[in-house]
Amino acid sequence: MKQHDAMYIDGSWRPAAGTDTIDVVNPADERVIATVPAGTAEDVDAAVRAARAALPAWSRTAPAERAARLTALRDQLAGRAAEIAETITAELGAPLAFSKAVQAAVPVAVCGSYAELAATHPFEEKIGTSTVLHEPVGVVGAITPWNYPLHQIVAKVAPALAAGCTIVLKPAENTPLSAQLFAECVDAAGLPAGVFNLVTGLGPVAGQALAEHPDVDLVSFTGSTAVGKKIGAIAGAAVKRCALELGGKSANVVLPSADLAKAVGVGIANVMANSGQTCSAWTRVLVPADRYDEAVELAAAAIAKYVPGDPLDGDSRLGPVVSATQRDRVRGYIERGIEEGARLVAGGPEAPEGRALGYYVRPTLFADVTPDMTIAQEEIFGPVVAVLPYGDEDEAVRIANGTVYGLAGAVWAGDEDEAVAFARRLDTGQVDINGGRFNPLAPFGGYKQSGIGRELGPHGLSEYLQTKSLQL
Ligand code: TXE
Repeated sequence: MKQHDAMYIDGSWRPAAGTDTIDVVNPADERVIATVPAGTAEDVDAAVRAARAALPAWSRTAPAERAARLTALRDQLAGRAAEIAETITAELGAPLAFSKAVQAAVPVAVCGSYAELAATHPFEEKIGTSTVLHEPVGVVGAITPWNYPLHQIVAKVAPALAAGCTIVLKPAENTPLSAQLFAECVDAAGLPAGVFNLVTGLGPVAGQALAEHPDVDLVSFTGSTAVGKKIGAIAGAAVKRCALELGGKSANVVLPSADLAKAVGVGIANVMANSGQTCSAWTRVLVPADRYDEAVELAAAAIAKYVPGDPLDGDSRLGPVVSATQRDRVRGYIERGIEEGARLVAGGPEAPEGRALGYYVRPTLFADVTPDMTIAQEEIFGPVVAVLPYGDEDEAVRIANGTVYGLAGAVWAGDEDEAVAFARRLDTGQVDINGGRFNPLAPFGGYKQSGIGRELGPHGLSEYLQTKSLQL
């Protein structure tokens, strides 16, 4: 696999300060496909200094110029989509068709949306007699996860660029190759040196150094709630801005009037995509108690269609999970579900047949799940679905809202207004009504411990702006 033995700092690829490296492993066959530098606090410091030096000029560029650079970046991402998809499949294990249709394509749409917003956003407004300026926050430290590696990067870097901020990115250690491709795209898009910088490295080393760096004005983090709490504490102690996009345990609520087969089938597909490694995945299916057995049968039939397979095989819809750690974590949750008395309808903790090599997990379905069970409370981040019954709508609301998370969810009903009325009662940042439609401009982010702040569209742009009032 193509790789750089270097960091992208101040507009060029330069060697890391230290000699430590990170092996990138293909989760489908456990082979090392690349080795990248493991950055240290010294590399982070060099990158932050470059970002600081580039800030005055970049923050004063005309919005139209920022829009032009974002359009060029969008075109680079679109032009290299096939290579990006292959790279993401190799480092993450997502089926190639999914990498093309989602992993590589969504960032193009998001980057394009910020090219437009950079040109049209009201960076200046009148409120009564005052002029209110929306100015860039400054130097952004972006720390991203591996599950949608390029999307997570673009969802931070594109609005930061549109706002006039400069950036240091520390991508996930499992998926640095797509981040290096992104840096190549930035370079080719003609962004001035130092505006975007890339430091590959481990979370507790490079990630923590970035979050703690006194010259970083805003930390934007996506990842686990456990690490998000640490980042929030660091930012709080330094009174610096932070945006956190964390875990979820979203409910797929099927109301009695809904098309049960469709709601369950689409729900299973939603979790199986990306092997369940999606923070917004609808991992808890809530169905009316009097149709419980029928719902479990439908879910079992839907999940049977997902056979773990080689991500490069065109027919494969379910690849491995990203790493041995993640595989063991997911299998641990499946064992916990069995121990706590849930009924295993499909799957289980063993390796799938014929898949001893690679980090594969059986697509797993649990029935007779009660809301207090670990598998109904904690984020599993694997191809595991729990079906829970509810008596009436109030109980459905209580179960849906009964976790520490509140990131996403779905509501299905015969009538859209009925579904919307129910969605208003959910403590969560996004609800798909009768299946929903992806909108790259709609804000995405969490209630409760799913995070602070929003990504995408104008709300995502606002995260990277601070407000000045001119009292006239
Ligand atoms: O996440 P981490 P992991 C959830 C999901 C998954 C679990 C663990 O439930 O099973 O998290 O995944 C960097 N200071 N999500 O271990 O550790 C790290 O290098 C600064 C949900 O991969 O949170 C990487 O770049 N940075 C999720 C990023 O944080 C640190 C996506 C995420 O890694 C750090 C991924 C530290 N001390 C996992 N420690 C979502 N919300 O989409 C780690 N990092």
